[in-house]
Amino acid sequence: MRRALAVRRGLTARPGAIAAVALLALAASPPDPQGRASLQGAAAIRVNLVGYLPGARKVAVLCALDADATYATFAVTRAAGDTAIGSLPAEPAGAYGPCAAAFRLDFSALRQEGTYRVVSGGLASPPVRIARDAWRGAADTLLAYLRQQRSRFNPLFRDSVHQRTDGILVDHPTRAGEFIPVAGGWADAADYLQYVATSAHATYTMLMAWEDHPGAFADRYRADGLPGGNGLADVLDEARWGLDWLLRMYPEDDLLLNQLGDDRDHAFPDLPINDSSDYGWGRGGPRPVYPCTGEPQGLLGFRNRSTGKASTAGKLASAFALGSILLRETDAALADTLARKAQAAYAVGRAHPGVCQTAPARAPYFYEEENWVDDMELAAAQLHELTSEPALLRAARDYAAREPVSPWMGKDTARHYEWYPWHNNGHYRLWRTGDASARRLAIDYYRRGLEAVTARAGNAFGVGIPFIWCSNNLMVSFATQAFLYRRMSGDTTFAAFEAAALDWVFGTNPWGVSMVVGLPAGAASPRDPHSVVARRLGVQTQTGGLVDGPVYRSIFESLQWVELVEPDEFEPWNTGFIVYHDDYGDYSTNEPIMDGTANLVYLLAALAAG
Ligand SMILES: [Ca+2]
Ligand SMILES: [Ca+2]
Repeated sequence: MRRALAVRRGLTARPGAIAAVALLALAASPPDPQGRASLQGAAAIRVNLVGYLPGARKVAVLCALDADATYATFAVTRAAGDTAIGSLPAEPAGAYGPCAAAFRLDFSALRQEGTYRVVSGGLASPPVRIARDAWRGAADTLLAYLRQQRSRFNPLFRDSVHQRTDGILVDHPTRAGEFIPVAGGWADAADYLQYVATSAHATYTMLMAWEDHPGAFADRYRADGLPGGNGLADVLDEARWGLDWLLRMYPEDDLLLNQLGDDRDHAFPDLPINDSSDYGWGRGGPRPVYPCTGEPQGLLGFRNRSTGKASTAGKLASAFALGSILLRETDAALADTLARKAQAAYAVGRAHPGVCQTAPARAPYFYEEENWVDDMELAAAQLHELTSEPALLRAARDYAAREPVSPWMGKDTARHYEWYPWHNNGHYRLWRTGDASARRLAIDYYRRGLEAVTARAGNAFGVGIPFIWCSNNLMVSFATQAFLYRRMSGDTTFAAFEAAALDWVFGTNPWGVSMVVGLPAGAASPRDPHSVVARRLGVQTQTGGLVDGPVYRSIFESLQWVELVEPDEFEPWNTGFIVYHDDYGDYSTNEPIMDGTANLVYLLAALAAG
């Protein structure tokens, strides 16, 4: 993100960006999605636009801009106009964001499948779907975005991307200047940088989604991302694409590569197939590849605060170890390689504790990851599952005790990617592979984090995360942690908040918009994301991409170079302490993000299972 990277874009190349925006503004705008104009009223009923499982909690939120507005009751009507349930009491829930008065409309009692609307005081919601298969195919929809982010061969363009330019080793004491073949993987967001940290997390979560919910995924694409099945679930095709790149980025046991490209990427708003970035070897020339060095990094003025290698090594070891387990049946040779590389990467993390952050160049922005014990916990637990080595289980427990709760949980703010990944899959893996006492610990650790967030969630929408950049990732990770906790413990204490977070991402938010491009089809979702590909080739190219999401007004107003390029269709709803803009110019709230999208795959796969 993007956001930070987009800021770098602004810092390094604002004149070019303005020219690009002006040029792109000449392109025809996509048609107004249905219902967008009706969002301009003084009040609206917000619902989950994808739908609800029959047994799910179902709470719509009526958001009124007038503090004196009163809505005593509501009902749910069928398509024919007759009443399915109601009238029921509308629960006053105070003010939140732009909603000077908000009401919770709980229709959980309605369990019959069908399509409805929630109505109150002359207001009607968008169509509401209750269905056992409401989430069928949703996780696969996200994979479409991952495929079009691919580097080396890109199935959207049916062409090579950065195939011959990746990359030249930099910031290495003895081998700088050496070409190392590392083409592959995924572009991080609307820019084309690539990171092991985000790519390894994305790969791991997709593997975990298939491991736990294989029935959620279809086989409609080949390994190269082009249409046509290949006998392998498409989520495994995508995870293998990730693993292939991660192996390239770890070519030797003592050469741990971390990053491909840097913020000089942001100089020209090109399509990926003709990226003309100039890293000192000519426009469109080779891209630099950075190793983890264990020291602060940055070649052109700005430096990060790296202290070790374990944050990256742990993520690599985790993805390799789980990949080895899951792919053994279909590719034993690859599974052997992954097992060996997992052990080697874990050893690097043991030898070099600390974080390996991304490297800035001409702008002061980077992924400021400060925790690494979460990554080593997951690595140790996953390797224990692979090898049954008792010392690994002890190590996983020790790492877990050092950070029981992901530190953003319960806080108002955090630095960019300071606590990453946003939820710690290590506790879940410790629960899966550990003994009874380890299982109790893992459950307790998750519960403490969920309590910290829900203590802040006493509002109409039931959300308690901080609205820093990439708030949608925090929302998704909160819901995922709540799901994992519920599965591990059987305790449903946080189930309502889990549902509220999911609902927020898919439309039960002040703007009434799904935060995933094109999901569901035909409903309000980002149509003008911060993406050069979308501006030039149409928003449908970004289908399945999760955007950053709303941020605190204070963050948005402190940004430089943000300039909306169209009138704000959400202006009436951008009057509170958080804002969201469906606008190409807002890189802080509306940029699709690769790892955030992959992070959502697990949750949607779980929902597809019903
Ligand atoms: Ca496939
Ligand atoms: Ca970490």
